Formats: sequence, structure tokens, C-alpha cells
Amino acid sequence: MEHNFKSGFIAIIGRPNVGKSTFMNRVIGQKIAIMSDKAQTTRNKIQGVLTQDDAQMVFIDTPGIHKPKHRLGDFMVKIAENTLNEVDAILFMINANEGYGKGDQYILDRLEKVKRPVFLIINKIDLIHPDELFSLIEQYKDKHEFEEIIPISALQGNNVAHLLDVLKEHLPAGPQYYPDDQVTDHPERFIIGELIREKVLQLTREEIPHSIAVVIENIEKRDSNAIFIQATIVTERKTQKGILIGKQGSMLKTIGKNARRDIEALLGTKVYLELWIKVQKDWRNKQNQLREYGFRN
Ligand code: GDP
Ligand code: K
Ligand code: MG
Repeated sequence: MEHNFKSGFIAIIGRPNVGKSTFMNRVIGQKIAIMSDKAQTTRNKIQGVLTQDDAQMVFIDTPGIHKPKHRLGDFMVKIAENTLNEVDAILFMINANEGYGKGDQYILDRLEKVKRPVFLIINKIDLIHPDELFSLIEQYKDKHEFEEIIPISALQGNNVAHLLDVLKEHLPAGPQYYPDDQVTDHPERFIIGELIREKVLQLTREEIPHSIAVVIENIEKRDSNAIFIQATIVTERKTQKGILIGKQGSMLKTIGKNARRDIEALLGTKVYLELWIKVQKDWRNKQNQLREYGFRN
């Protein structure tokens, strides 16, 4: 290991939809966190590892911090809050296109108790005029003792390299936690489930997205160059099942086709994907079912 090697864990926090997962994927250069325009897309904490010659940064894409409405929400908030006390730096991300709001205050109140360097990341600068950036910075700069304020576009990549340089300067000397070629701590099985869930989020309307879970039932190598995957989409109501199946199965077909494309890119082989739908009443409020669907403390 190099003498001046630096490393650290970095939490990405912010209101839903500010672009945390997009940023993570951009930095890692691979799709490990799913993205959509729906709130609560990211449910578990996802680690993405960036290894450079002289540093290793482990990013933690936290589910949004927000006031919980049900048991699953409760679980997600807890993950986010626990994470903050364990990391070396915090990226507090905001959307350049939206002004300061209640959701930000809720997060900043929580940051008050955390003694870690916080960087204010103004994302989506591609959506605003440069003049607007100045007033945005004025609005936020006294809300917390930010280490630095850095504007970026996670989608287009603007200024992301600069952000990484600044971040690196602030990290402590430390070991390389993960091997060079490891980009995430999540098993492929988890990411496959997430990719399927992402398609549902992208293709359906508000009511459906928050009420589903995806369970990977089976992953099997059938021959040398194809993988066979069976997965179940769990919904809360029969009507939702109907929507997910669609006219003559058209919705389920589209979900499957789009998911398969991403899974093939992830695994680098041909994939056969079989999707099932199951109705499980009120699963989000049942502790044992949450555990079954992969939400663990
Ligand atoms: P998260 O909930 O904070 O993880 O947000 P996501 O990464 O899922 O992104 C939410 C939405 O914002 C998606 O539709 C993204 O494509 C979009 N988005 C993310 N970053 C940018 C950006 O820099 N510019 C623009 N224009 N859109 C972005
Ligand atoms: K989102
Ligand atoms: Mg996300």
C-alpha cells in the first residue's frame, strides 16, 4: 500500500429525488443503485466503492431522511440516522431547482447532533441559470457550518471530479478496505431484485411504487452462457396485481424486458427472466415480512 493512502466512508443524504443514487452510479461508473423520479426509490443502504491510486472512498447511498409514515419508513429513517455517526464525511445533497424547504430543515436539525464534516452538494445545476446559483448559496450557507459548498450535475457529470478531489483532501489516512475490483458490498441477488423494482417504479404511477417488494426466488446457470432467474413481485392489493399485469400481460412483459436488459448488462451474460406477482396484504407493516423481503437492522 502507498504511504499516503487515504480512505473513508462517505454518507450521501438529502431529500428524496435530489439525485443521490444518480450521483453514486456516476462516481462508481456502474449502475448499482436504482434511480427513478419516485420518492423512496432507495430503501436499503447501498455502498459504492471508488478506488483510486491514492485513495479509496466508500459511498453510502442512504434512503431519504423524512418523517416516517409506516413501519418500512421507520426502518429507512433509522438506517440513515445510524449511518451519520459512523462516517468520515457527509454529503448533504440538494436540488438546485428547488428552494430551501421543510424537508431540508428536518435533515439539518438531525445534522446538528452529528460531529462530522458536512459538504453541501448542490445538484442538478444543469437545470438552472448560473445567476440562480449565487442566491441559492446565500440561502443555505448559514444553515450549517458546511466544510465546502460544491455545485454539480450528477446526471451530466459536471464538477463531479472536482468534488472527489476536495473530498479526498478531507479524508484521513487509512487502509484500503475493499479490493480494487469491488464496486459494491451488495450481492448480485440484491441488485437484480432492485433492478426489477426500478422498472416497476418507472412504469407505474404513484400508488403502486411504494407498495411493492421483489423477491428473487431462484438464480440458476442453465448452460455455459445463460442464466435463468425467477422473481416474485409482491403487492398489497389485488387491484395492484391487475395493474402490474396489464392488458393481456403487456405491463408485466415490459417490466420483464427492461429489467432483463439491465440484468444482462450487470452479469455480462444472456438472461432468462421469469416474473410472478403475489398479493400479500399489508406487508409493509408486518415485521416478519419486512425481514423476509430483505429489510434487516
Ligand atoms: P434520489 O432519490 O436522491 O436517489 O434521486 P435519484 O438519483 O433517484 O434521481 C431522481 C431524479 O432526478 C431522476 O429522474 C434523475 O434522473 C434526476 N437527476 C439526478 N441528478 C440529476 C442532475 O444532475 N440533473 C438533472 N437534470 N436530473 C437529475
Ligand atoms: K428517487
Ligand atoms: Mg435513491
